[in-house]
Amino acid sequence: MSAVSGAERPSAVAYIAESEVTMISKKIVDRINLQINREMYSAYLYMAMSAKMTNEGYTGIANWLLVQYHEEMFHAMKLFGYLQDQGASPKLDKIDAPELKDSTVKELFQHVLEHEQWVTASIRELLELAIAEKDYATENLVRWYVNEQVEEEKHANELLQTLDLLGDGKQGVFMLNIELGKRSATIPLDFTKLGGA
Ligand code: OFO
Repeated sequence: MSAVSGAERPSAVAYIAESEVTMISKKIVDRINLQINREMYSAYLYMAMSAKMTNEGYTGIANWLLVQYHEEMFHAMKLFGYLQDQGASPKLDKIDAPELKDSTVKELFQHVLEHEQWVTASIRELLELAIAEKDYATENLVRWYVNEQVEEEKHANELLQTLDLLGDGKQGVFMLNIELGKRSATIPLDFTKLGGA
């Protein structure tokens, strides 16, 4: 057995850092980290919107937005677990403070739709990178998000349509508030089952 002197032997921490073997490229890891940040921002945005609606007395709409918050956390944690499954360490960056300028419920849901369209563009960009890198595992994962975005945009559009049908005056918003109070989370809220752990 060859002797390794104490001075040559890397410390346990350095050894772990040097031995990080990832199965995906650094470009992909960085881009997934950015997507985690965007999903976390989405969660933060819906949390802020929910607080605003509660403050205005629309607890049903606040409930819908809080379920949406859970969905976004699920999206972030699914990527977080995937990075770990691929041997990479998630890097968590600062989350921007959400800005809410919406003065009516209709404007708030228009904001939801525009935000989801922005997320869709971001997911498409990630998918294009995975395809360019011939990273088929990441491509598979991101296709799940592509489908998810179809649902997210559909829901936002439907809410705006419902508001148009009911009218966006007090009565219409009151009816929508009752309806949205019925929403409950369908995604698993225990993120330890998402890999990485
Ligand atoms: Fe609302 O979308 Fe995440 O991905």
